[in-house]
Amino acid sequence: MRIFSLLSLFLLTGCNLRVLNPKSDTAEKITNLIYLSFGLMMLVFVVVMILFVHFLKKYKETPERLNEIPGDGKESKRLEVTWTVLPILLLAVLAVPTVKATYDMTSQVSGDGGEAEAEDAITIDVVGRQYNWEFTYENGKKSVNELVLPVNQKANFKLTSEDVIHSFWVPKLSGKIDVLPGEETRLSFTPRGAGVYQGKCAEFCGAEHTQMRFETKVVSQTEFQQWLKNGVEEEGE
Ligand SMILES: [Cu+2]
Repeated sequence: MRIFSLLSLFLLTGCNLRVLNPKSDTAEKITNLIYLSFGLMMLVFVVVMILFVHFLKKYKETPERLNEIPGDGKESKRLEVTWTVLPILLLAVLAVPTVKATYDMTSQVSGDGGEAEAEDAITIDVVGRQYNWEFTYENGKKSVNELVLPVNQKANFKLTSEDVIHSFWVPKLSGKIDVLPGEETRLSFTPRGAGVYQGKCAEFCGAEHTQMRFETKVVSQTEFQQWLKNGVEEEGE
């Protein structure tokens, strides 16, 4: 059952399945992780099915074998080592890129070597509350439920909540990140294509949780600069 739903997931990528249509570096990594875990799962599935059919045939009850008792395999060291080591290897293959991608997703510019990127990246403060999202840019520009980002430029988000736990999620651009009251969480990604991407709160947070949506507009650098200046001229330098 699970196999078939996953299989249909892949066959339907031409439809609007958003997670498998990445539009940022981070989303691409996540998509690759989905393919990797699906591939590993299929590998296990195929091997198990082959063994299943093999053993069905091998131990089929026949009149000659009626009183035969097959060995329980307890003495086979080779078998025991195989079914201990193999899952460990499979999990390691899955775990290493997953942990790396998770750290990449939340890591922002800091420490050595990050200087060049620090100048390049934009930082946006995000406040989640029942039931909207407020975005504050470095020049003081604020917007509600509308996130505007320049294409091909790294965006660093610093997120916090004013009330309960929310979760910030733009499926085509990034994974989810918890938005917690009294604490700051971080998220980074670089949008790779202009367009409008739906974002939403991915943590049930109250009666109007489903209305806690926002739009992410990824625009050209020029458009972004224009939008950024709009409405803050009086305070700006
Ligand atoms: Cu919420």
